[in-house]
Amino acid sequence: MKKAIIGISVAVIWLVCVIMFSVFAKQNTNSANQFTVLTVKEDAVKDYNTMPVFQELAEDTGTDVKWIYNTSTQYANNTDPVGIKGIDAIYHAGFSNLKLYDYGRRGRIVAIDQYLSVMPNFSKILTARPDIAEALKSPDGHIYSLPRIEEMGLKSYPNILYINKKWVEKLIDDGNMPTDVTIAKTDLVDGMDLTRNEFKAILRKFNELDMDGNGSTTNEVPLSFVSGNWQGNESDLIASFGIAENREHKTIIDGEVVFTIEDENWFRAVRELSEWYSLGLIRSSAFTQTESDFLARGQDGRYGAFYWWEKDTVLNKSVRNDYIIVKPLINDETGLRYVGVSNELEIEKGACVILDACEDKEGLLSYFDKFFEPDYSAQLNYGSIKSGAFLAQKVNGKLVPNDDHGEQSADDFRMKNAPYGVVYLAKETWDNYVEMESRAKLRLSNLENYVKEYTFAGATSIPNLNYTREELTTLNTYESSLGNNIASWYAGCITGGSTPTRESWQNFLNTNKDSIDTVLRLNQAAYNRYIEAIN
Ligand SMILES: [Ca+2]
Repeated sequence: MKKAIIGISVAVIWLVCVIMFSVFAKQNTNSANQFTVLTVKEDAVKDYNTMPVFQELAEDTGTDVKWIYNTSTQYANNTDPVGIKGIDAIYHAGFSNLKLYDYGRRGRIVAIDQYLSVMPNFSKILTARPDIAEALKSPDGHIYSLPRIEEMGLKSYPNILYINKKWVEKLIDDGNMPTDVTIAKTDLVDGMDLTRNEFKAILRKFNELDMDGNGSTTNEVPLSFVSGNWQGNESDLIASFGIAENREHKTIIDGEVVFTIEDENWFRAVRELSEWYSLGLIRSSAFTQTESDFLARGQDGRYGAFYWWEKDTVLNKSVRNDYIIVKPLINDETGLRYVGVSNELEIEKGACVILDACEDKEGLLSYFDKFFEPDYSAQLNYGSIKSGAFLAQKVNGKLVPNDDHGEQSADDFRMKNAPYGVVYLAKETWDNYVEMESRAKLRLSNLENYVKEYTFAGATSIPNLNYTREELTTLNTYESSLGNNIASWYAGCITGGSTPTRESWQNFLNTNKDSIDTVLRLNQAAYNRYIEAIN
């Protein structure tokens, strides 16, 4: 009897094992983890579903993700993307702090910090980098999104001034160089020095003369930039007056959050730019054009000078060597140079959110956790190894970017082949796992050689700050309207056709005083807490 029971038990155990095994095996082979992720993608970017990096991720994790798309316009028109039926996550969600928190506290998106046990890579980052952990928190201490972290040290200085060397040589050759500009042809090398008044005098010649010799004096654009753009804006031209300008007109000086617009030097800069505009040195297009308009217009070498963070994307190969770097302009009155520091963040918060509707949150988050590994991050950011973004063989353990894409430009290749989004490319990644693109290295060395040392004394970027729910709501009310008021007053002054008066500037500041003071007070309080938290 006893033997029989044992015999039956063994049989039952065996049977259970067989069933369990087959269930387990079935889960694995049929890849039970199937997810649908909405991503914001333009048509020119290749289908994520066939990108080698995503195929590799699927094999590696046994997770089957189906990508569906919104263009940025479609996405922007959707007031409640989290409410879209049938999706598990939104990639390139781009939610603001307030939106993340509002969706998070209502439980509509997932508090990712509660799933760290299935996210070894993300956990490691949060432990090693308290500043990142702090940056990602919402007012209730939860992390509601996966970040994009790309630390190259480039974003803080997004403007380098280039000048058309060939045109300057022509002014010298033809005896047209203004008498108060004392430069020789031997000065025309990367890192050349110019005072702001010398630069202005040269631009006036670029405007008056047929510099490219096509028989017309109207096709030359003396100075171009993309006003208010994240890169290649006019901030450092304004900074040359002795102000730590950036596109938000807001920075930190020695630990204090300040608006540049309240500084006398800012007003003097605006008044001067209004004169440059009326002289035709800056055209209205500088205030209306998009990045791609700017890039398209400059290709044939019609810009006398321009601000961008490198010249290769702005210029055709045939005219690229005609341009050289001008160091930040020297202020004629003080003999000094100044550049501001941008607030473009290397830690971006809202790269991806997981919806509460997702049935297997652990499964999807352990899939996304892989994105933080160096090889995946690199491929997500630049394109797959298999599609030729990197050399097939690593060198000294590092992935090496392939700079040669034949007829295709590096930017064009990357735009079509790289999904971007959730990545972790920090200093340790560049040191150990991924070689930087040669153009990124060139930008860094240009900044080191010609720009960084002129940083306005004590100026630093505003980091990712954490706000309370009340602060977020108040900022939401004040910040965007203040931003619009500044932008319209500023552009109106420069392009309005009359010289802005000190009185109009004072009136503008008085009208916005409440907003300015409120925003500064809340920014400062959050900045003080940030400093406390990371120390
Ligand atoms: Ca011409």
